[in-house]
Amino acid sequence: MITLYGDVTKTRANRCSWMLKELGVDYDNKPLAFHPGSAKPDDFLALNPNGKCPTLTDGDIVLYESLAINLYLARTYGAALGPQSPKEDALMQQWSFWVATEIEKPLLLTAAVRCLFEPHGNDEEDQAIALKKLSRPWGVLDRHLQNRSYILGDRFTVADLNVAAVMHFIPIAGIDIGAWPSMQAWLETCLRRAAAIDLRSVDFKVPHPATSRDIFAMFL
Ligand SMILES: N[C@@H](CCC(=O)N[C@@H](CS)C(=O)NCC(=O)O)C(=O)O
Repeated sequence: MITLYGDVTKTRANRCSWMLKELGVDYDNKPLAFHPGSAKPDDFLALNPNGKCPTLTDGDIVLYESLAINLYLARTYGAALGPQSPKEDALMQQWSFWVATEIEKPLLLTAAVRCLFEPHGNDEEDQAIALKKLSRPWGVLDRHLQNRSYILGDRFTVADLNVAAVMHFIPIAGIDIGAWPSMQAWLETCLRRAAAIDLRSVDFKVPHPATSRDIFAMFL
């Protein structure tokens, strides 16, 4: 039996619940959610010494890192969502590392300022920096999708799921990506999938940090 630790409305466990729902695999969910840096129960730390969600167990396998969990699930249970060849496997990893390293932090920063903190901040300068950082990788993805429906070609795979899951804050935060129309159409298609239900809204509100420097300290 698979157990997914992490509240799917408040944490990155929503990335893995999307994958598990796509696969139709049965799982148990423990809806944990921790404030950054708060004390964690010892039994949870024994599974994930980082003290973060998501964490997933499958028999004696214990995994953390949302995108790595999804790559494991794709390889193990994935059928069409998973790799059909070593080349596909490599590309699925490439795009998962790409979104984690090129997109996640500046996008989270923008989403934080626009919709995650209460009251919402409106620091134009921070947003301009973050959006400038995002424009190069978004251009890369947009050009990649100009002549294919999905990242690996003509079928939806874990590469699309991992990239779109990280980018789900774009519609929630009302970020205009009209300059990248192929990427925009692809993201809408991915997030409209029935199994992506946990990624269409966010229930994560934290008090607004004192300064924009505190926001950078938290996310960058
Ligand atoms: N890179 C990790 C990040 C995990 C993460 O930061 N999870 C947050 C919730 S979305 C957490 O559990 N934070 C608790 C803490 O920082 O103490 C992943 O993708 O799984």
